[in-house]
Amino acid sequence: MSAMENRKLLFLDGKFVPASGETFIGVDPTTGQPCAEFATATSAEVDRAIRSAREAFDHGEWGRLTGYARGALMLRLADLIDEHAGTLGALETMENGKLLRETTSQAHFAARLYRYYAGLADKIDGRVSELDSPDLVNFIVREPYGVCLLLIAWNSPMQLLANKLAPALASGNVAIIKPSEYASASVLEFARLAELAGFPGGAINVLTGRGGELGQLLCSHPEVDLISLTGGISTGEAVLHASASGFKKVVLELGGKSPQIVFSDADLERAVPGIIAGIFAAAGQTCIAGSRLLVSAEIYEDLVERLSARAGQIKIGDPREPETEMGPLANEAQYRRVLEYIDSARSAGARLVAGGGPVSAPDRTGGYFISPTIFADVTNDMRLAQEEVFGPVLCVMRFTADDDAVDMANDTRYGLAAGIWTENIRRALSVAGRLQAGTVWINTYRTSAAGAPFGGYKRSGLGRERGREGLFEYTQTKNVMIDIAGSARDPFALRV
Ligand code: TXE
Repeated sequence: MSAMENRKLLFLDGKFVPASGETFIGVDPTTGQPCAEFATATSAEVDRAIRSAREAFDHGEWGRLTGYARGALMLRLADLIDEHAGTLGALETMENGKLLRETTSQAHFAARLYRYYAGLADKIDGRVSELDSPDLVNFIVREPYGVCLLLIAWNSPMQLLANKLAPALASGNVAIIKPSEYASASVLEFARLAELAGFPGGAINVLTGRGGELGQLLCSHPEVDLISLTGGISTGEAVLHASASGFKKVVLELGGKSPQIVFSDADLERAVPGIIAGIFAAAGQTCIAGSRLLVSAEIYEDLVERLSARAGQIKIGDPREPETEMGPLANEAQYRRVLEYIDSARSAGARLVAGGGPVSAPDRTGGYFISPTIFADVTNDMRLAQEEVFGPVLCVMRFTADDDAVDMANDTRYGLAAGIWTENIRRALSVAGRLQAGTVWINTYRTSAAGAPFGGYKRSGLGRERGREGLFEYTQTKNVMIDIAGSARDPFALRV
């Protein structure tokens, strides 16, 4: 994939159309070289896509499909994703520099998510509720919102998209997808698979362009009913502002500064790989990165030594090579930001025990590579302990009492995930109950499952993805009440 790819197409009304507006260039972070050219959707194209989505929902073939039929289409799509997982993975790696084996397995996991929600598409049951009067029959149904705008980040496009699109389609919504300007290629390829699967026109649309302009235009469009974003906190705020005038339903999956707590009774043989994967997988560019490590004073120096030794062995290189363990940062802005955080931690007095700066991969010149970096003796008030770096930088802090560990873990504006390492089940469950986080992992980290709901406490987000909870975000309830009494009522008496 060294030649520059032409991807100047938009997918709307069930087909690819050549774009008429400006274009932008995607860069391969492994080389720093341009790799693909994309279209910027114009406001006329936005209107056209949203009109076609609206029509598909209100009067089109998609709106008339049963849950079973929607599920069948989604199963076909899942098979196609599995079949083309290698291509989807390669396109993602080309733009975000993640390991090919991870992007490919994420495509397979995306297929898994479409299958999970396909299975629920004909099981979105309502319920009958008994009211206080024998004359009243009452039932509750779950209905789709309509046009859903799905704003996708660059770090895991196929998987982030599946978190949103699969429950949206299963419950009967239609979607306008805007991938990140840093990773649009796999999402366009995905649209080709949706076309092959036979989704009716208008059900799935993909518009490429930049967040600040196209994203804002879409968020404030009056015909959008629901917005679901995976991105940064400031983008979450911008989306909420833009959506406010239309009172749109908003689901936000934002960042994190997730703590991992290691107690003195932890099995360090298992904890070390879990901690290393938690922060250095995907070069730390995941919302769930376990970037704050809280370690019991009793094992502190031992663990710091083990982690820095393992971090020093991580194989950095071309993400397409099977033996590589860590690739580059996804883009130049991200690369510069991470280096700035490393400088700030140094000036704040943290002790550098591994990495600490740019590195050239043995098989590469150019590219945005940073060595796996660990700072020990960090305090919770340092920038490094409070702000999301989104890079391969771990900060380590020491605690003595369990209560202090919980207080430090919760002392952050974020609340996406947390990890606990201990062999004591009572301690594990008691601490899990007190952590302010949407996901708590015990003796594991970064383990995903289609049925496990995922999302943030505090400023890490609104709503949940995956599991049944993820499906319910894309439905609203309607209560239907029927009076079966034979006689008329006093119109001025309150009926309860
Ligand atoms: O995300 P953005 P970026 C965090 C991480 C990272 C920072 C920025 O800290 O460094 O966010 O990353 C679209 N109105 N996360 O630049 O900018 C944008 O085009 C409407 C955490 O990728 O938030 C893209 O499609 N849309 C995160 C999507 O929103 C806008 C994963 C996300 O972009 C918009 C990635 C606007 N004003 C980064 N601005 C996670 N939770 O995993 C941008 N967009």
